[in-house]
Amino acid sequence: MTSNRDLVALCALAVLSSLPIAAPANKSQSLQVTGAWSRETATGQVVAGGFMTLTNRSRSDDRFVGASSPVASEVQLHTMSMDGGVMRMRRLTTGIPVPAGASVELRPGGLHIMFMGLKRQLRQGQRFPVTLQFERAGRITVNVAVQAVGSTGPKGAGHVGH
Ligand SMILES: [Cu+2]
Repeated sequence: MTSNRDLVALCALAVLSSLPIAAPANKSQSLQVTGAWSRETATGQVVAGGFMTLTNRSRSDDRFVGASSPVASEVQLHTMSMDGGVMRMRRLTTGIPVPAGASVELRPGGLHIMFMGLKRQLRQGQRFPVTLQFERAGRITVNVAVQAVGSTGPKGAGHVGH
């Protein structure tokens, strides 16, 4: 027979044993990665852009320093800017600052990640993982939603094509 005292002890044990599991999650919640998306690629296409919003909810500045994904041989950090009337893409080798309390948007025509050496075609409706590396928050893995070729923003964000 199980006494009342035994039940209380079991309950306390369950609560206590759950604590070490819950604790590590808090660290990565200080930096949130939302709305990650990419575009469907054509057969033979070897590069694709990746877009998302990085939100730093902590009181410390952070920096997005690198990324990797099983779909690409390399993932680079890029920016696009106008240079004498021409859109130019540039690799950012020192990362992208994510200041304390700020959001940084990676979007077409601006900051983005670039999947180099795609190992397979990206098809609309699929999801694939990408792991982002931050100086303070560490590694964060999110799923990238593959959208239609002409997409200009994450699904449901109300963006209209140019
Ligand atoms: Cu690029």
